[in-house]
Amino acid sequence: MKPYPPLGILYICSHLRKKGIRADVFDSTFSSRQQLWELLRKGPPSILGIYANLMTRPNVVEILRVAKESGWQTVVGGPEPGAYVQEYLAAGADVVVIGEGEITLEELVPALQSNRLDSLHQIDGIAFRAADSSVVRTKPREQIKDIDAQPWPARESIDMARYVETWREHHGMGSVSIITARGCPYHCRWCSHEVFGKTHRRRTPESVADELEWLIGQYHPQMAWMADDVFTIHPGWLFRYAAELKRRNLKLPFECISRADRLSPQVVETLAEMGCFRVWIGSESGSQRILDAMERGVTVEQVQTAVALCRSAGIQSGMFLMWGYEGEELSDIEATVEHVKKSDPDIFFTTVAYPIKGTPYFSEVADRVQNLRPWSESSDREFQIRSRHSRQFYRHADKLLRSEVELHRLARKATADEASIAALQSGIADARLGLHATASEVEA
Ligand code: B12
Ligand code: SF4
Repeated sequence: MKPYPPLGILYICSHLRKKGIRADVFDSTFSSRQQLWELLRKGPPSILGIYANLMTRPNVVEILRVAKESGWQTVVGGPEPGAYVQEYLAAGADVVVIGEGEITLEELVPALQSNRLDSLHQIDGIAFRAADSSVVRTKPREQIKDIDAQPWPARESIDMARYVETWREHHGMGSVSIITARGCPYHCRWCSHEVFGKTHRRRTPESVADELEWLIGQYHPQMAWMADDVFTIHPGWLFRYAAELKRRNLKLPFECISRADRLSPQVVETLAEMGCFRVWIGSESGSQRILDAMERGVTVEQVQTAVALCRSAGIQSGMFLMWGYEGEELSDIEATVEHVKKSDPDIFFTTVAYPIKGTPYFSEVADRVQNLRPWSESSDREFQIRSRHSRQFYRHADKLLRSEVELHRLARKATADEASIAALQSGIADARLGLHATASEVEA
């Protein structure tokens, strides 16, 4: 119940409309599969573009099937299809779009409408099956240089008010999302760079402030999510943006994601002044050895300092942590437990590392990766990595972390009751026993 609109699709929609191409959005957030089937079957069939990421794959495959049965021409785009061109073509996509979709679709739609399949060879950033059924991959699509020149996402093409209302109903605050930049130049080995490569292109502070001001006037939200990869990546930009908001007397509480090394005292202070109430930090591991193996480019101490800075500025911190990255052993898990206790973030989430196809992490473990279910029904999240610790092992790691952190918090309270402390201590002992007992179990 924290929905946000699909900004990528909305950016494409506004671009196509600006170019005089008719485009509509079917927003699956608030509609049923049945409604989509009815729409596709009713026709008249035209061109259907579908966004796909690793989690939505089974749904995308199903949509492709119904669309093809009903006579539609089909295009898939988003962060996943470029890594699985053959599979998406086999699943019924006529064209796979790789990278940014705006200009590619502007060229592709007229080509598909006129059924001139030979002209597809001239369109950059796509893959398709040629007449002899070989797979053709055209030159990479050049990225849009001036992202400020692009129209804002076509939020008017969906029921945007319902998104904000859902937030308000379930969390007491309406929320909107906005993007200030495209692409991240860092190279964390497990992160997917399929769409934007390692480029970084920013909008001007004025343009972002214009969009925010418009969003506030239009939807009256109580908060925003800055949906950038690393919102504070460019401190100079952040300071200018903060000044611009101040000049306009705009202050909307917001949350964002950042990196610890991009959270200096001055940046954190500016965030607090701007109304930031929560920063999410990719902490990943408390073991420097593992952070280095990930090429994360951050130290454990930087994360601890960043969390402390946020706390003293009155900003909540949220941490993302990852178990099971290549080389992680019991001592690294213990280091992560100590790290989280020491940092003491307001919230933390853990996940077992999964190698996304197309990333350096995937290449590193490719010869040990196996998918136990058919591609069309599964996702890269389900990959098993031969010789990695078992899922059960990581469940114990999770239990250990959660119990240790809870105990640490409880022990600081003057009123901590002994029964709760004893229960946590016993949970911790069990988790450690479980970790040791399963340490030799590996994924088959
Ligand atoms: C915001 C976000 C979320 C939000 C999404 C909320 C929302 N509705 O916006 C939340 C927090 C829910 C989320 C969740 C997850 N996310 Co996320 N998320 C992002 C993030 C940071 C920004 C997305 C965005 O708005 N981008 C900006 C727009 C402009 O880019 P875009 O969507 O890619 O669209 C462009 C192109 O892809 C293309 N395009 C897009 N759609 C289409 C459709 C057609 C037909 C065509 C032709 C082209 C096309 O053109 C667009 C414009 O140029 C991206 C990273 C990133 N910077 O993109 C990760 C990212 C998309 N997420 C990712 C992942 C892994 C996840 C999770 C699986 C994490 C998890 N373990 O649970 C879940 C999946 C949830 C789900 N069921 O889909 C990965 C996907 C990797 C992959 N290969 O699929 C990304 C790329 C992060 C990364 N670098 O690894 N995410
Ligand atoms: S994980 Fe974050 S910082 Fe690292 S490359 Fe991906 S987006 Fe950039």
